[in-house]
Amino acid sequence: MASKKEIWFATSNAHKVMEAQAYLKTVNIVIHQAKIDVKEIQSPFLEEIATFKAKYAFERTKKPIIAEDAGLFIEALNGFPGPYSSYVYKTLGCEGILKLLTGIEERKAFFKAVIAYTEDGDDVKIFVGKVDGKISRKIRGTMGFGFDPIFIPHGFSKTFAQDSVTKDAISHRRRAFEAFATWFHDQMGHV
Ligand code: ITT
Repeated sequence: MASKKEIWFATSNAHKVMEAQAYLKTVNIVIHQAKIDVKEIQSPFLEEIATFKAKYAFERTKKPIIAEDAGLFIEALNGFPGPYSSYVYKTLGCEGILKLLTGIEERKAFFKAVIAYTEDGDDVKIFVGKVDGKISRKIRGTMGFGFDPIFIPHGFSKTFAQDSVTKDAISHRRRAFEAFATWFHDQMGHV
């Protein structure tokens, strides 16, 4: 059996860590939360924000480290809240988003997660995951976090907050971590 590899996840969000752990343990990678209050820059690009977070976290931990930036992009709102999702969740919340979409039939949206990984604080590898879906009419479900109660993935009828099994299997985060794990094992010479 391949030996386990340890990495750190710089995030304040314990849900993100649990979701990453649920998948990574199946591919023999051990991930620990680095509870750093990661400084965030403002940028329209999740890639730029995640890269900044990873470098910042590496300076403080000197460990092989992942940072992630994620967001909900709503088509009828030209991609809002996107990179501002964290702030918009804290200010408007799920209810505020539903209000913004009152009377709007076109409810397409996607979640995107960008992982940035560095082992030396200089070279940063980026991995992206995306899941398409739509915004529900009502807040539904209590699992997960953030905008999960209003996001219904394409091909399903329940929100991510009603169906954590589906979220774990197809989420933007799962897909980004799958891409990371494939690359990680390749470069470690593991199978
Ligand atoms: P860290 O920056 O410390 O990792 P955070 O929760 O602030 O934690 P982000 O800056 O990446 O994370 O903010 C993304 C926001 O987008 C987050 O606060 C949620 O509101 C939303 N979001 C991202 N991924 C989500 C998911 O899987 N389910 C529901 N909402 C999500």
